[in-house]
Amino acid sequence: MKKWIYGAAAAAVILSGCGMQMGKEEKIPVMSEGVTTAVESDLINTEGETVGTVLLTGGKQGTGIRITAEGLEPGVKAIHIHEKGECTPPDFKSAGAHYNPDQKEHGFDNPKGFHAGDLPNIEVDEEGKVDLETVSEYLSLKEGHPGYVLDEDGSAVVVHAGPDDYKTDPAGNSGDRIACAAFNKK
Ligand SMILES: [Cu+2]
Ligand SMILES: [Zn+2]
Repeated sequence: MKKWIYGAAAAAVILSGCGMQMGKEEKIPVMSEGVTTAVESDLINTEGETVGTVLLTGGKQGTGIRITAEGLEPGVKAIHIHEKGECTPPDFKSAGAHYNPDQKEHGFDNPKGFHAGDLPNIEVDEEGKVDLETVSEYLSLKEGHPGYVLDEDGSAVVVHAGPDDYKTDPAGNSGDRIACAAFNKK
């Protein structure tokens, strides 16, 4: 697994010593340091088929976002946390806009940016696979903390058809929504 980084926005160091014990049998593959909580959700495509998983982990450095999927179109693609935990295919408009609790504009390169839900682009390989993790210090799995993603209406991780240009408000000119994973409080 490679780390997935964009400048200072994801100044994460993914350390070795992977694995988080989640009870007797279950072992969740986690690369981030000091992980204390983890939530996983299926990633679905525009046909509503499961194409992978997204794992969110809460740790010392912030929230880890790991995407593991196959059967996607190869290339560089935008990925964001959107404001609602609702993934209704085929357009996933149900997920709403980018998660933006601080009323910023979109993009790491936007002087008025960026949204808490903005993330560095991912690259899907020639075989249509991706397995990447980044860490964001602007998101949290802890209730009451800034950037809490499991709020009242939940949140969704959305993958787009094209790359995020990191500056065009409100969504980085990243094209259609091609995959979505919903996260809601249990
Ligand atoms: Cu998005
Ligand atoms: Zn954004």
